[in-house]
Amino acid sequence: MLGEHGGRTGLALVALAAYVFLYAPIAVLVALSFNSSRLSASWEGFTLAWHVKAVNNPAVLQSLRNSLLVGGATTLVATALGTAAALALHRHRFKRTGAVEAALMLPTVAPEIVLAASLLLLFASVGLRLGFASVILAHVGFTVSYAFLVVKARIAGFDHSLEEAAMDLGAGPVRVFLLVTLPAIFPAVLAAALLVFALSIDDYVVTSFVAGVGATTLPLQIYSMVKSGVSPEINAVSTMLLMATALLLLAAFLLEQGRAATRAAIVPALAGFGILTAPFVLTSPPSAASDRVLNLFIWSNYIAPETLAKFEARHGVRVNVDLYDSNEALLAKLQAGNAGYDVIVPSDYSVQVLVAQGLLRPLDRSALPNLRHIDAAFLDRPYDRGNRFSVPYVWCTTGIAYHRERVAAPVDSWSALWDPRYRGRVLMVDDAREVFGAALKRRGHSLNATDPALLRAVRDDLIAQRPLVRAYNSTNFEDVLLSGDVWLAQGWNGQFAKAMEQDPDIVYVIPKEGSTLFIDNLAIPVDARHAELAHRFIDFTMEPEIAAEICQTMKYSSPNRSAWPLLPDSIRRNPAIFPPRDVLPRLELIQDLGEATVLYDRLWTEVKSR
Ligand code: N2P
Repeated sequence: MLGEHGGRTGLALVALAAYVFLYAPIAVLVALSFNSSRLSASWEGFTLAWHVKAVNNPAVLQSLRNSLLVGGATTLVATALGTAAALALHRHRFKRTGAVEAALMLPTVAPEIVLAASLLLLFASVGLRLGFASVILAHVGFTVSYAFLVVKARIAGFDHSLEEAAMDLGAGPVRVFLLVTLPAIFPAVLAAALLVFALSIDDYVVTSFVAGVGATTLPLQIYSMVKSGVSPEINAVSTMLLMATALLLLAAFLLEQGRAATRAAIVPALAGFGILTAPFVLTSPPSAASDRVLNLFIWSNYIAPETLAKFEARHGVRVNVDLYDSNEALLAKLQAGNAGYDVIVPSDYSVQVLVAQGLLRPLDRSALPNLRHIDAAFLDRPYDRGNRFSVPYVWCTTGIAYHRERVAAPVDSWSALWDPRYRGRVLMVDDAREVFGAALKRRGHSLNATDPALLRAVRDDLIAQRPLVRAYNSTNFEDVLLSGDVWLAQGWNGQFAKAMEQDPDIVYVIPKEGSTLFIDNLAIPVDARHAELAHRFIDFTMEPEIAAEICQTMKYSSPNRSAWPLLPDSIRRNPAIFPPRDVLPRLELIQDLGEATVLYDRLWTEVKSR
């Protein structure tokens, strides 16, 4: 039998294991943020370069500024409200105090996603434009309960007779509050404020629903950076955010411990705020940011920063970029309303959906003289006859890329993605229409099939494929392939063409059964606030030199005929970028399937939830 000592040691070991489990991922992230290698796998020495790079990134600085503004305003309002509520309920006990308190606590236990969705609905129904105001209101909404809880715990033992004595001596209620009540509960109020601030600075879920455009906070910025590939710079920003939050929470904890620990809280509080504000002190101020802004909502990996910089310089404006990775995400954002974007990039079938719902603004052709450079083959398509609402930006194909050396036989069919030899080594894009499209083509059908029995059979194929699938990823699938984590990946040609430059062992094929052709277009939402600038941007992307630059940097095919002669042979003759003529007849555009979309959504959920 274990003695008391042995029991304790065992307990300590279990506790240690639990802590390792909790903190190991964080430790890895923090360690890698100091790793001089870009590739996370190998340690190549200590560096602060990623931290320096991160704080010099204008988008990071801007989002940090936004986070501080939101956090500051939220802290003031939520702490004041929470304190007032705690005092009121402490002073006036009535029959239903318990119920009132429980109602105040509900937001701390309600699922965050539900809170986020209901706030978005509320804002949409009162017509509140998504931006700083909506984010601050939402943050106040979910932090006020915490402020209440912290202050309430501390004032449980607060002695009202002090207030009464002051009143007896002739002090008015305001004086009593400022000179008697507040000093007595101040550490608790401060602790509440620090907690609220830390919660606000950290929040992702609620903010992602209600931020709209221009109010991108640091967590949203980090997520958006992840979409363009994981880099040590992201680890660095995350590490800074993590340290600041931990220090602020430590300060809040010390303040709650009572008098003796109050002074000890000063150091972590100052250090926490120091980390958050240091980037502004250490870096040179941004060149007078223009107040003319173009809000662009675009696919990840679809435009290079240098191209945007050219537009900014030419027009003396700032381009605010948000990224997405599926048409469905774009549609959801626009359908919720008030998104605030000036230019969006819907694929063919999504143009049709948006037009039908009255969500696009008719284009002013006189402001688009460069439209003459677009090849006629890409104009006047069924999804937007006469191009009244959209102009082609880029076209692309879906296919399979694989490691020649790891995959035994040459791949020419979608069936390769079901080959049991590649168990755990397959990646599919995270996109219902594309995944069903591949499975339908594999069975020899159109990727626009709507027959319920057929779709259910295809769903079963996809469920059978699950053990082979390492990940569903529409963002940086080419990185996952490059890293060797997967050997075969479904994905879009441009990003694979980039991967092939880095690793000549990677091959891109369009399966013999056929595949998707996308024409991705530029369009202006009906509620865009900078429609004139939006037209200028669209026209800018159709200038032959700019269109060629977009094709060269992003490796997606250009519909711009005048740009073709400007492209080097390595691009023009690259079959992964411009597919050979004999492939074209095998490609099919995705169509809007109306009612059947619901069925696709349901079956897709069934595949993913297995
Ligand atoms: C960009 C890929 C877009 C292809 N990441 C689908 N339209």
